[in-house]
Amino acid sequence: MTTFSDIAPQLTHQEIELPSWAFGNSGTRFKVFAQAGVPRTPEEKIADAAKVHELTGLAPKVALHIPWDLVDDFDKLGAFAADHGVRLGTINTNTFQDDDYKLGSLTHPDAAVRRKAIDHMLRCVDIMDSTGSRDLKIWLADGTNYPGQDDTRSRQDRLAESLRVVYDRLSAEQRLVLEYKFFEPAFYHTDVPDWGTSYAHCAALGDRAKVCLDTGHHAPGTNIEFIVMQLLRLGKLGSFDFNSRFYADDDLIVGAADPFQLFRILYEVIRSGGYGANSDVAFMLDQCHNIEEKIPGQIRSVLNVQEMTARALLVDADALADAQTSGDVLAANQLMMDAFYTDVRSDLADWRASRGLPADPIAAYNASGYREQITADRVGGQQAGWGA
Ligand code: AOS
Ligand code: ZN
Ligand code: ZN
Repeated sequence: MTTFSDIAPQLTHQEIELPSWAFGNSGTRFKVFAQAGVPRTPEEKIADAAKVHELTGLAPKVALHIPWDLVDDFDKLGAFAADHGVRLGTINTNTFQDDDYKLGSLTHPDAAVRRKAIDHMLRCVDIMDSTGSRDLKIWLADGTNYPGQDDTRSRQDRLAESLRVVYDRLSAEQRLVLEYKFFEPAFYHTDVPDWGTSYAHCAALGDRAKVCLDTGHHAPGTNIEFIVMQLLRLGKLGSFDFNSRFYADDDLIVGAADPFQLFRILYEVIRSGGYGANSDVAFMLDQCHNIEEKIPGQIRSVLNVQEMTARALLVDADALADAQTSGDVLAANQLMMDAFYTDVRSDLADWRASRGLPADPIAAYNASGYREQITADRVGGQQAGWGA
């Protein structure tokens, strides 16, 4: 039987990248609820993310979204992050908030609009050169609302051509990760709706193009862990956007809606080599805290990922292989359920304390005075990109 002390050394590998936009005000198309103390600048978002890392030891990187986090001097922003004990991570492109992109960006029928979207992405790669970021993450709002609105096959061809220009600009250490989403904001068809389409484009581009899997971007009932397994098997899983959902792309706290699904996903990640010092799969959050507080929301999120990672590491791999080989269906399933039902919370609290971290990071945040400080210091905080 695998115990917590057997798996504890593997927990030190965990790095979860926080999205800068999780710290800004966000909402739905009905209402954005402003909160006191939210960041007004990219620096303040980074400072908040650094607080999450300080209290959990789990979040050493911050993902930026351009132009939401555009600054004049990215070298300086990187130095600011380093001073706060974190690094700048994935650069997210944004081709969904400009009137020109109403009918698409990289897939747009007009070559001038495609060029504008490509130029934005090339500018993002320039930023990566300054920040030392490895990944350019592309999520496209491209699609159509009505059958016949545009020729879906031509749009795929235009997408392939546009992505090629962006990919060819990357340096040898940089990667392009292409995120898929089955609907929204387009409601009839989306140009990168599923892992297969993302995979097809990434396979054509080359080794440094990988798929980004956002856990909220699938039809209800989809077996997401199967997709994880398949992408890892093919060497094409680049990153996760973790969050949870009850209905569609809800962007709720990861592990809140279906902890068992998160466990199953992390089991496949671990089983297929996507976790650990040698893995290049990026674990990111893509969440919005519309009604709950943002910094404790992010703390809870990274702790949820850590908790389900620990439980997934507890699966007794040898016993499971024996049960599978001998066709013992019930024993195999029992081994998964035994690990899933193991409460690791007090072990993790002890593990944190043994590493000089607070046993209870949310209580430590409540006692830190940081909330009071940012509420007093920051007036007129920013709205994050919403409807993420
Ligand atoms: C959109 O649904 C996606 O999840 C993207 O990852 C997006 O760039 C991010 O959520 C910020 O809006
Ligand atoms: Zn996402
Ligand atoms: Zn999303």
